[in-house]
Amino acid sequence: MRIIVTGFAPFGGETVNPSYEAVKLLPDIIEGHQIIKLEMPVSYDVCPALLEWMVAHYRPDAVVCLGQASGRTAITPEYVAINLKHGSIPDNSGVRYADQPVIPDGPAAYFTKLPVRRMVAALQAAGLPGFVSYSAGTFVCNCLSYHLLHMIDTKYPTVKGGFIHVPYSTEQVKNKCLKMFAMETEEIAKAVSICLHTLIESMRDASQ
Ligand code: PCA
Repeated sequence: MRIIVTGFAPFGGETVNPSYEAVKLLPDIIEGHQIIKLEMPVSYDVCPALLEWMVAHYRPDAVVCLGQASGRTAITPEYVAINLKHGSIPDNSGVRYADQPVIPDGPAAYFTKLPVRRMVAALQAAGLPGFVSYSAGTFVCNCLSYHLLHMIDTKYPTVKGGFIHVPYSTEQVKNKCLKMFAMETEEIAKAVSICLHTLIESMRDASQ
């Protein structure tokens, strides 16, 4: 199997984004399956096109996109992506949307195609914080997540995919005045790898 795993570039004044820092630490092969890693630009308009190209080119069995959610207190697989772009800040290309659809005429929402409850159970069993999230917000992460699920729904029905938000990394909060929850980058990478093992296991179960 081939699995595309993406993280985002830094944004909002940060110098790192723990989502891609964690992706970089993943092995290239997990249980014999190829992990294709990609850093996504924080751009509403560029990241969906890039993902579309990656999926057409690599024909993966699964796609897992990751992003940073400041203030989250756990690794949070997202249950839903909504058809809404609305940002309180511009993206890294200077684009800011207010109450726009991600895909005009698309459905209001898509549900994940990842085994999110099983992932959370596996995280908790390993002593790592995890819960299912029911909102990925309305910024670029939700936009990418919606595009991914729309692509699966309309073009690649056998592909499993979805989005996972991760908290700040410890290095990001060091110099912040506010006390914020954070995890070591290595710990985030371990959590992501547990989610990928769970995904592989559930795909194996489904094919039997
Ligand atoms: N988090 C932002 C965009 C990029 C990222 O890592 C979000 O939650 O939308």
